[in-house]
Amino acid sequence: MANTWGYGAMTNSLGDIQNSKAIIIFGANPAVNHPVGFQHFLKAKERNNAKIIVIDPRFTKTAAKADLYAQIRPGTDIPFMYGMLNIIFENGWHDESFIKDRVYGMEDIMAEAKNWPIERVADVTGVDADLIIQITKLYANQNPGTLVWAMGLTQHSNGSSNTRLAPIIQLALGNMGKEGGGTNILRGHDNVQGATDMCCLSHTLPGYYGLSDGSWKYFAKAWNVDYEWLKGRFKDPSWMNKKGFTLSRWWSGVLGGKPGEDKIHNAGTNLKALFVMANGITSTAQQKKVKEGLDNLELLVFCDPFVNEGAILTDKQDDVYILPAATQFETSGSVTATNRSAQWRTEIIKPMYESKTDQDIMFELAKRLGFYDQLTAGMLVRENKKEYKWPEDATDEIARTIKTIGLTGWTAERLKKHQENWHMFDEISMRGYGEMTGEYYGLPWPCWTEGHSGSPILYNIDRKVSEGGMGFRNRFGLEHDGVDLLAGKGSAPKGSVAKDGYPEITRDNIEEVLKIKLTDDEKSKIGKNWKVDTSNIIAEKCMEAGIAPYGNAKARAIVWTFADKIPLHREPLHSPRQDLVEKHPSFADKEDHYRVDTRYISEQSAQNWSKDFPINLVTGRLVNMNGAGMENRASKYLAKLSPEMFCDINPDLAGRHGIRDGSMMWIHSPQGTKIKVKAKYSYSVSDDRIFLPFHFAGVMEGESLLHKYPDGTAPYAIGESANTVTNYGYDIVTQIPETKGGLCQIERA
Ligand SMILES: Nc1nc2c(c(=O)[nH]1)N[C@H]1C(S)=C(S)[C@@H](COP(=O)(O)OP(=O)(O)OC[C@H]3O[C@@H](n4cnc5c(=O)[nH]c(N)nc54)[C@H](O)[C@@H]3O)O[C@H]1N2
Ligand SMILES: Nc1nc2c(c(=O)[nH]1)N[C@H]1C(S)=C(S)[C@@H](COP(=O)(O)OP(=O)(O)OC[C@H]3O[C@@H](n4cnc5c(=O)[nH]c(N)nc54)[C@H](O)[C@@H]3O)O[C@H]1N2
Ligand SMILES: [Mo]
Repeated sequence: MANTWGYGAMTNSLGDIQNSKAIIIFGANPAVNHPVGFQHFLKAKERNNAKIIVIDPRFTKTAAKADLYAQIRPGTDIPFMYGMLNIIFENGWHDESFIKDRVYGMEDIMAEAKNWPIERVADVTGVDADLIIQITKLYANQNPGTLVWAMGLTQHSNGSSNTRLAPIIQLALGNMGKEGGGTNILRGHDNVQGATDMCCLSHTLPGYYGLSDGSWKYFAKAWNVDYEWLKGRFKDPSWMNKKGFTLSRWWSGVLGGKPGEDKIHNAGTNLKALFVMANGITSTAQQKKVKEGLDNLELLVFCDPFVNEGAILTDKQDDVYILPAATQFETSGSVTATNRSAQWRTEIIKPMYESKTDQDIMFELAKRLGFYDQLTAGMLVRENKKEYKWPEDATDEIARTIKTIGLTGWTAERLKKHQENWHMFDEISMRGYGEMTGEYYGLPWPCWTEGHSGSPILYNIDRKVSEGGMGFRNRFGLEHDGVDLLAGKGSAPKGSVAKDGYPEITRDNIEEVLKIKLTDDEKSKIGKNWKVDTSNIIAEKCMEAGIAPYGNAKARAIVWTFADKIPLHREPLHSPRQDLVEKHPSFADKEDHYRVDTRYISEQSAQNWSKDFPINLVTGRLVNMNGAGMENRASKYLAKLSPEMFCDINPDLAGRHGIRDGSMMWIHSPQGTKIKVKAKYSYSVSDDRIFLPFHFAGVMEGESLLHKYPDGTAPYAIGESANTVTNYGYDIVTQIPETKGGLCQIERA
């Protein structure tokens, strides 16, 4: 099942933020969620006099460090950004030559920006017109500026439009591919970047290779298994190229077909078994549906170092297993950080008691299911081994196979050397010195060859390709609607044999673009194109010629295959502004969205939700807790910092409902669910919204589930899960739940 939460990697790095003169943060709270990384923001402020701008519906701890802060209405970042773009274009603050040479489709963005005059933006977003002008002026004129985002932009039904428009601001200002610029997306869990790169997703193969016959055949070879055997694992071959369910909707796979449930498309069957490895389950939106899904399974397995609270939530009595998984300290291997750098981890202690590492659990499972040999065959390819060595041979399998994001240079040997030499790298530029000269810390991908330096800043044409330079990827053809998609004159990376744009490199065009002649031997070994060239001759030759194997094209502001070709504002499915719902309705309902029909317009227009549920519901994080929270609530010390589930509420709003500070209140959702939590007066939220942390579980709609924890496993703190009341609503592309843009009603308990 897919991890649908994360969205995008950093183009630059945390250290590089120290080079910024302006930092604009949309929907991220790094002072709380990335407190170590946030030091770079503060250093930028101290050493570089950088200005920090925060756009967030709540006055957060990050906002407290900001020079300018805008308290935006949830789900209205697109109007805010178009408002900024309109001011930028009107004042000529955009970078005309950057746009001309390196961007496709900016005219359409300019046209849409005109629809967002400042008064209108102020009305829709709830932010004063003067403040928007001040923010834009400051950000556009303090170069370089970096744009930071996290979950405040993604967890919306139009989150993918948010995450498209944010980089467009950077393209308009010419802030891409620059030190101190770029889009710096603060990702979540340790190794969530690696998990996505390695395809804990249901719609791609590892390395973002698409679901196509060609890719499957490429991987069959890489994994050292028979393609026909792979095909035989599916009900019929057509299922090989279809997306699976996502983490956010697996329960629909169980419940599909029942009255009132969204229809599923799953080869005529429902899901019967669930195997959970490292997900808290109570972190998923719509907990009552999740519970129903769990209750209706035939088999339920958790692999977790803790008692996963999914096992507490369900009433299922039989065939529920909790396998004790070891922690990261009891295993080793590479993980990938938010800036695309790899880190080697060493086992600190052997797995304790009867616990097993995740890979051993998977291997044991594969043995019982009869495909252990195939699962491990890929690790035996190099040197025709008889036995593999974990994790080195797994790492080398990845390096051998994943060309798309350039993991060729990530050999176990190099990654270990980086770990042993942490102190030999500069914290800002990540450049190595001494023994590590010529490499960047963690070899940030793309790391095209075994001699490559790693690429600390994406799309930077001021460096040679062999030292991390590159243009934008040529991914969508050479032209669209008659317009050239390759980069313009003179915009090739430094030291390149080509001066302008060029296509991605293939067997057919390599000689022409690189101005070389291949030997017959090279010709016989080389793959069809750079993505499938396991000989890596294409990449090696490209480095010599200063050419990026993936081409040098324009970034595109228009995605012609998406529901909205350019990002457009659409009100959340449950919006407090019914007048704007009519002007900016949601998408048409989407059939077979990761195997489940997903409602947009039909849910939004089912009734005037704001009448009965007038208050915005914002959810997010606390510094002492992580994710579903079991790991932290099971710690006496961490649990003490927030011993009870609570709701941040503005005293004016509370007062109108007769709710006192510290008293209990009910929160009701449009789905008819409710939770009972403690009111905590706070001016961090305005009087039209409340904030809930989502780290609690163990109480459901007012009823304690404490008696359900196995003896001695109850955490020090339990509480209602915010996700019992987070609303129905899923991103149109990724299916991320709309956990930051819903509605609720409140009542004194
Ligand atoms: N202590 C701690 N640290 C963590 C985690 C944790 O659980 N605890 N989790 C990790 C993970 S998995 C992740 S993904 C990251 C997430 O890191 P963040 O994205 O920073 O986390 P959140 O607190 O969920 O959300 C950030 C902000 O988005 C704001 N927001 C909500 N709606 C909107 C909106 O419509 N527009 C805008 N502009 N802002 C909005 C919220 O008010 C909140 O302050 O943190 C990681 N770090
Ligand atoms: N309302 C609301 N809901 C949200 C969010 C929000 O902002 N608002 N944020 C969403 C986001 S961005 C995320 S990433 C999710 C996070 O939610 P989860 O992914 O559920 O987060 P964790 O609690 O970190 O879950 C990790 C589980 O793995 C276990 N674990 C730890 N180490 C290991 C290991 O080495 N092996 C194994 N097998 N298990 C291990 C832990 O004990 C825990 O049970 O929540 C999402 N849900
Ligand atoms: Mo996350």
